[in-house]
Amino acid sequence: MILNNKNNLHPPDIRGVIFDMDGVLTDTVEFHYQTWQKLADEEGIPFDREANEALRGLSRRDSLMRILGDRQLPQATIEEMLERKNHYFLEYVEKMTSADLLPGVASLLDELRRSQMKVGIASASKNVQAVIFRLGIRDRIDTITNVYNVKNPKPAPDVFLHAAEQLNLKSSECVVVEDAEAGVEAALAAGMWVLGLGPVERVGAAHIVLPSLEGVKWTDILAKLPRVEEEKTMV
Ligand code: B16
Ligand code: MG
Repeated sequence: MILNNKNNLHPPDIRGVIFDMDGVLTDTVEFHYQTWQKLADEEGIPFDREANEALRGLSRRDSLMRILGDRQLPQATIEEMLERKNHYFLEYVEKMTSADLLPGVASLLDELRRSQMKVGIASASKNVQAVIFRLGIRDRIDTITNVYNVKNPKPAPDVFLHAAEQLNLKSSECVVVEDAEAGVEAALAAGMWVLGLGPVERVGAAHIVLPSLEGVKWTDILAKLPRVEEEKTMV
């Protein structure tokens, strides 16, 4: 007999949180903007803050392709531009400290540790290890992965599935915190719970939307998650 407890709704069984990095833990969005702008100016390509917003969460290469649009360039020139942009970006990273953590992040990581939640980072950035080291939070993170550990970048689910595997968790046990449309899409495709940070126009597909992590407690996030139907049990 199958018991279908339709009316028995309960909070999901969450055992871990996977953070996106840029725009969630720290505001490297601004550094990416400044360095893409510098490259675009040097190359005489039109670029501005608005154009930069569309790059949120995309890989470095995909970002350059968007900036170049229809312009056809030799592969070697593209590689040189990617390297030059990253060189400018690393100059910012070298100066980062724990003061660059976004408001609310440090206390949330502490609360997650106390709650025995596993904590991962899944970023599109090749510089994720260096940035996390500069932010001084490596000891509070169980696993760090970037899109170069997997086949497909966000909005494909690969990077979140890889992080969950590293944490030894099922998708349904993970909450992802993301600030990018492509990242929210990726986390939903991975079958995870998603907390989107930012305007509804950008992250509205997430299960919960908040402006930022400032003043946010883990218990608040848990309380806002939709209740789920109890699994059907065979007896
Ligand atoms: P890098 P996230 C992403 O980080 C940024 O949002 C995106 O703007 C950037 O192009 C990408 O990392 C690649 O960064 O040049 O350091 O490899 O939001 O996925 O943590
Ligand atoms: Mg991001």
